[in-house]
Amino acid sequence: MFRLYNEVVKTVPRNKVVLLYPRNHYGKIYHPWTWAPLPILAASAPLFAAGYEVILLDANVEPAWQKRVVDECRDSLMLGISSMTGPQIHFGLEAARAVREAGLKLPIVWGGYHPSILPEQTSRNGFVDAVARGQGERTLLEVAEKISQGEDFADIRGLTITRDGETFSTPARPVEDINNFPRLPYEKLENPRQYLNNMHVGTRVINYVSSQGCPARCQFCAEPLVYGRRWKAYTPDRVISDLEFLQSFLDINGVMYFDSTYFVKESRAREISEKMVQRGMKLGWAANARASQLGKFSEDTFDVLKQSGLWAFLVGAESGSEAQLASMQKDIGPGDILEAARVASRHGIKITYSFIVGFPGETDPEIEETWDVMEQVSKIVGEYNSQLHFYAPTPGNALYEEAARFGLRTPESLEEWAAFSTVEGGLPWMSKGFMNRMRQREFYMVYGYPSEWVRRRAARSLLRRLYVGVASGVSTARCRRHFWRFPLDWWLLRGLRQ
Ligand code: B12
Ligand code: SF4
Repeated sequence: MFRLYNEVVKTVPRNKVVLLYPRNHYGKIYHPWTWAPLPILAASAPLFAAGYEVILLDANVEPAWQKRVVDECRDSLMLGISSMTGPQIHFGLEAARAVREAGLKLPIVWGGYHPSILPEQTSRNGFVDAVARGQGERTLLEVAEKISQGEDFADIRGLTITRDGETFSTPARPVEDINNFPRLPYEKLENPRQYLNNMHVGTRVINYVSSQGCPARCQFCAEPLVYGRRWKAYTPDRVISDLEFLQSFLDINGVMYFDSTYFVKESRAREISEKMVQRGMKLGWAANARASQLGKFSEDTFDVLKQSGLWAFLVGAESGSEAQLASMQKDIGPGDILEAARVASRHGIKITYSFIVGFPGETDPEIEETWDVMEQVSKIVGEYNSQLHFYAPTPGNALYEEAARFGLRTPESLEEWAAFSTVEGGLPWMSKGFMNRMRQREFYMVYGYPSEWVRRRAARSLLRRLYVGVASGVSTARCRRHFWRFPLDWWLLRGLRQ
């Protein structure tokens, strides 16, 4: 098969690479915001620096992506496809199939979380010539260099390849210091301004990532699997220089950090904020934190974070049950969740928790504990601004194995993963009745502890004010008495809202 690529490369001198970020949803609208495709943007940075022409194709914003990917591949040396578990596999395969059906033989290399978690299975798909495991910058550059020189790339570190029915992996590539890589080339995105979002942290908000990996070991998460609990972060100077570039290039006034966890080192977080304040940078921002970290920060750190525009800590609390938190090895307890809410509120910084219900084997009393913590948090911060999710399994971790024990069928090929639903619900142990009951409880929390957002929406018209007034009255009474039975009011109010 490799001879084929050699011929392709030798006949036409090429230095063009196509990188595709497949659609991440099936519907018309998945997400209210449009985020820059950082996985391919990061992987492309060394290629641009080495003089390659790189086409960054974001199928989430390019309606004609199927045609574009084929057209761009005609004179390219390789196609790179990025994928999480979920719809991106489906659309990535659709793109690869279209490229092959057009008779194009360029190598197709897959990267990102899903291929990194299941590299062997992924590489066995006929539309995958190689999987780049984990961090992609160096691997992708080396692959492109080999192909452009008409050489085989099969000995490059960090790859998994299936050829002639045999699957093999080259040695793992150590996770490199990300400060070695060039700045993410936002200016090379097609119409970069389309990635500015108007949201709570600012009116022109861009997504940016300042670190890779996470030192924690949560058993439902992809990070420990892909980055082996290593955490590599930009230096404060690098972050400041990148933010200054984004300010001058896109006139941003807000940043959403896409780091899995931003606040690992208090000294780094603090120094970045100090530098922002010294330079008079006017930016709103929000980033992921672990509940256990926040309780340990000094008062001064909170002050400087706030001064530098920190709008909210985004925290994965996951559960209010000590037993569930222990079994998923979250390494936090309900006490950490409440303490983080207290310190953040004391310093006037919002804190948004994400909670999950419907873990395999989770008991009703454990779910009740989660509601209890959600309610205590709402009392501390003065509103319900948590997010409730239903457990949605992703592969390769202990919780997934547990889900399989509880009847979840495991896909056995990339094609089967393409049809696997990462959308919440639909699991063997998660009935519609259960999901309805949970949504009903959340409704009562939303109106029992109305957030700024709910109050602002209510102010828009008399009708809304009336609705929120009635919903809040009923919900507050229910929350106070912990009375959830006979939810006729919920059916009625929810029907009205819809
Ligand atoms: C933002 C985000 C989203 C956004 C993406 C929108 C957008 N335009 O970016 C949305 C909301 C769509 C999303 C959805 C989901 N997400 Co998400 N998401 C993230 C998040 C927070 C940031 C992604 C990012 O920008 N990373 C920064 C880039 C630079 O890093 P990177 O992806 O690691 O890229 C590097 C390598 O992977 C590699 N690489 C990547 N692509 C390629 C391609 C090639 C060719 C090569 C060679 C290399 C390569 O090189 C890059 C540079 O080193 C990550 C966590 C994280 N910090 O990465 C989770 C994460 C990717 N998401 C995850 C999950 C679980 C989901 C959902 C399943 C959640 C759910 N239940 O709905 C869904 C997926 C379903 C769907 N609909 O697609 C998991 C991945 C699990 C998995 N098995 O794939 C992550 C890791 C969170 C976690 N800690 O578990 N997500
Ligand atoms: S703290 Fe967050 S990112 Fe880190 S392993 Fe746990 S869930 Fe994943």
